[in-house]
Amino acid sequence: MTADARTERPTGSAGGTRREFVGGLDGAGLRVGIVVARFNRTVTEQLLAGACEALARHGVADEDVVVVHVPGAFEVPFAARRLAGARGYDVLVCLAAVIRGETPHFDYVAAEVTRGIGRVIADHEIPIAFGVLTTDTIEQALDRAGARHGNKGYEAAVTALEMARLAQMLPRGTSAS
Ligand code: INI
Repeated sequence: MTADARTERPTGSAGGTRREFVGGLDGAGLRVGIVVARFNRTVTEQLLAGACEALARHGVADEDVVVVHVPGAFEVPFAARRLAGARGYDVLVCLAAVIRGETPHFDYVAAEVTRGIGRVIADHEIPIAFGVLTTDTIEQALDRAGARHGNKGYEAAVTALEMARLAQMLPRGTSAS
């Protein structure tokens, strides 16, 4: 488990230092909201399992995790916005699998979930980890949900922890001066 790090790094110029911040991965005490889409559930159930495993391994208590299920990726930003507005969470994790079909629907859904989550981050200044797969085939998605290419749900949850800790280190109004 990586600890928060604030360092002053010598730059080489006379007496110069620069400050660096890295969020640690200690999940103890962090409150995490997960939004997961049911569409392509064989994939998203694995993403959710991976995310929950990552949180538990890093010390997040089960009581500090809330999971919200929505029908599809398109509905993810709405639920994320509600959780962000509730102000009870340090960080959110969004999980979905958008898989290209025969129609342009994929492009609309993929674009909207991405844009919508980005807007929640900007509007609420809450970190949100983006565990939304966009793939051409179900096999590619399954490969990224615990098969050949790791589990993007697990990775998203670890990202969430780092960003939650970083957010605590960089409160609003932090300046570089
Ligand atoms: N939702 C997904 O989560 N993944 C998909 O691949 C997908 N495709 O391709 O259609 C999808 N569509 C449903 C969409 O998210 C909404 O639930 C639906 O349009 C109702 O609003």
